[in-house]
Amino acid sequence: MFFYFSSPAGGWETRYWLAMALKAYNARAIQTFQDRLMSISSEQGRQAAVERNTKETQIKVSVNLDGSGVLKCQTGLPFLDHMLDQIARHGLIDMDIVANGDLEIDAHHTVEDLGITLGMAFNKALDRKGIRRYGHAYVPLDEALSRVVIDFSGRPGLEFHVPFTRASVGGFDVDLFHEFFQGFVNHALVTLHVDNLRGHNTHHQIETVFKAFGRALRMAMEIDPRSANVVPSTKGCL
Ligand SMILES: [Mn+2]
Repeated sequence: MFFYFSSPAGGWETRYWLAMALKAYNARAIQTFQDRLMSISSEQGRQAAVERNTKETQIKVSVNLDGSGVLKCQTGLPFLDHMLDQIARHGLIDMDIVANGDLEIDAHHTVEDLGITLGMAFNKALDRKGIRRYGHAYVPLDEALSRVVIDFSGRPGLEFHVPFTRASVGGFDVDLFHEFFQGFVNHALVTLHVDNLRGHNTHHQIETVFKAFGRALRMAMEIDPRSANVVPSTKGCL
């Protein structure tokens, strides 16, 4: 501004170019600030660890929401591990999971409690300020197609519509997938709509659900550079 007042030219052109220069400078400064914010969140990553012990299960989960998709997992349930791998891979989330459950009874407690503990870890790792909040994905696998839509709303809600064509897959009772997602939703405090739109191979049906879930999570938890530090709600909280 000093330049403007002392400038011999001093006319509207000078004022105009100074205003343009100031605008460009501010835009660059804001961009630099946002880049820094993004690099902080991706360097350290949003992380949390949760341990949950009951008489039925002992579960430890640690997550890095800004990971590269690496899963370390011991649940004693190979088909579930295969599904958790889809969340990690397609969500680009690192997860370290150790679950010891009463599998001698059946897999019910282990699967439900794993959903609960994973939900707790996500809720703990995620600051909802500046995130996109909503995420969705359609994922096909041959004849199967699923859609998952998620809202980090702060309120638990599950709509689960998967018309399984068989009662079990890979020795795993398919009813338990609903328990897994219910546990997750209740403790991550999210609204989740899961729809398998097409498919007759049970493995394909559920695999498309987990892949779409991973993709939808990734979209919803991503930092929106245009609203960094803002809670994406007119209420001001989530
Ligand atoms: Mn598979």
